[in-house]
Amino acid sequence: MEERIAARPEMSASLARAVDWRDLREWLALIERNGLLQRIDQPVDPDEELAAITFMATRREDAPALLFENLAGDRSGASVLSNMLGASKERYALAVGLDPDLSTADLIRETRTIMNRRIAPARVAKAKAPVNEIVLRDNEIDLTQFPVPKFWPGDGGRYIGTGDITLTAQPDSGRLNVGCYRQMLHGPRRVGLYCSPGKHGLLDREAWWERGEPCEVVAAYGIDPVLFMLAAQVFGAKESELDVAGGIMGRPVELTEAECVSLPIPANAELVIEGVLQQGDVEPEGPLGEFTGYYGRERSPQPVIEVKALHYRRAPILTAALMAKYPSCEIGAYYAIMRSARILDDLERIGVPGVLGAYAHPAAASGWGIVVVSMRQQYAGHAAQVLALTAQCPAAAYYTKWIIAVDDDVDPTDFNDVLWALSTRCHPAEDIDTLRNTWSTGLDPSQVEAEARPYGSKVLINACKPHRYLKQFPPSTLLRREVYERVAARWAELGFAEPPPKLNVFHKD
Ligand SMILES: Cc1cc2nc3c(=O)[nH]c(=O)nc-3n(C[C@H](O)[C@H](O)[C@H](O)COP(=O)(O)O)c2cc1C
Ligand SMILES: [Mn+2]
Repeated sequence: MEERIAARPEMSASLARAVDWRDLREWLALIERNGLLQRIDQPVDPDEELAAITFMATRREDAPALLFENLAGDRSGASVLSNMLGASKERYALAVGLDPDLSTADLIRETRTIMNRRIAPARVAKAKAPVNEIVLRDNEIDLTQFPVPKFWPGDGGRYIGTGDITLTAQPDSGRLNVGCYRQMLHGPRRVGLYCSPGKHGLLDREAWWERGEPCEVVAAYGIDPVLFMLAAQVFGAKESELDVAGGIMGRPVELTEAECVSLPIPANAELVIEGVLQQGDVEPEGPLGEFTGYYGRERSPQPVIEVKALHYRRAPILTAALMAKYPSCEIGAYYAIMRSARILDDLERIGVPGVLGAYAHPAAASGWGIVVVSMRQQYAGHAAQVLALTAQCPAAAYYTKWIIAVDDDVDPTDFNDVLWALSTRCHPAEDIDTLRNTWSTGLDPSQVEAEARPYGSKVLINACKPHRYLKQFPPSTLLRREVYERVAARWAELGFAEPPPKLNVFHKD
């Protein structure tokens, strides 16, 4: 076992090349070849039925992405893609150019490499941009012609933006931000935009309004999986998610000039709107069933995008992200992998020794609730240090309630292993500490009073063997390496169809 966080791997040949898809359509063809896409050509109502089918299909972790091709009330020829990534680590891998057969721990390691590369976007000519197949302006635009889903019975309306990306610019630096913020359809050219406090889209908007100017917005409702995933990751206020997306893909994101606003638009998107947010122009927005499995905030007045231009490809594919409890939530495997990669980056930057792996389990409210960190204990107090640093490192601090440290023989991505450690190495009266008044969100319903909700709490659980008694701690029952290897070599001959399990820890005499 390594003594330090497994170092970021050098860029291997397979990682150095660009992803082998160019847009959402090519990526869908790729996942279809891999048996990970299901087309639904039966008539489906976007009003609750599309979400019901998605929820029911995704009660299984291995549910395919769902492409709804025949939607009631559609006047545009559009289809809707749901469960684009969801609980599938295979679809995540195929989106970022990694091997879909890699284990979760390997995907986290490889993700650290590709998520630390930066490639700036490239400009393509308007005439060459597929999103410009159809371009409409002002009162030619009618967004109600598209099959816009209403997800949950208690939702406040139809949401055109869930699987979206939203671009804004910082007025002083010009930095382009990409966020994923929910967008409710109010009318043919009116789209509500909800950004929660502190989000870059909201800070950009406030900065424009402070100057007395409207805030320009570009939003795409049919977008490739990498831009969608990056839109939901938190990067520094000065960093552009577009550069990170380019780095992950190994090629620049292609942008083209807009019609009415000074922001660029993603050239290969399926459908893009351009518009402005005027200070004081608000309409009642929400609620929406959230990733927590509950309805989020109450209905409240929120700014509205006044749509000035619409661009789309013929028969556009709209991306819709169902928010629900795992494994039905769109924020699933990809989010757990990316968040875990960033937690390991943070811990490496801090310089704490002995950390080997981390995993933000997707079933814990989309990777927000629980972080397991594995480590090799090297000194008294080491586990307590790793727990405290993990709990409050930037990538893990938001929301996370349960931080669990396990030894190097426990795989943090395997919850059975983690439960074993919790049940055999943790002595609750000794090994649990609580942090109070920590960073959280009003979307966590565990505190009933809404005003108290933003303040969270965290439990640090030491599920490592007690450091004081490491020498006396009973040995685990492990196979002898020679016997394992002998049996593994005969595995098929013994009649087993699947490959033998990989074991990393063996008996020591
Ligand atoms: C499907 C989905 C829906 C989201 N909805 C919202 C939302 O309505 N409002 C919000 O502030 N953040 C929402 N988020 C989270 C943000 O995308 C995330 O915090 C991201 O970091 C925002 O970008 P920023 O850091 O550049 O502000 C959503 C994320 C996903 C994946
Ligand atoms: Mn940002």
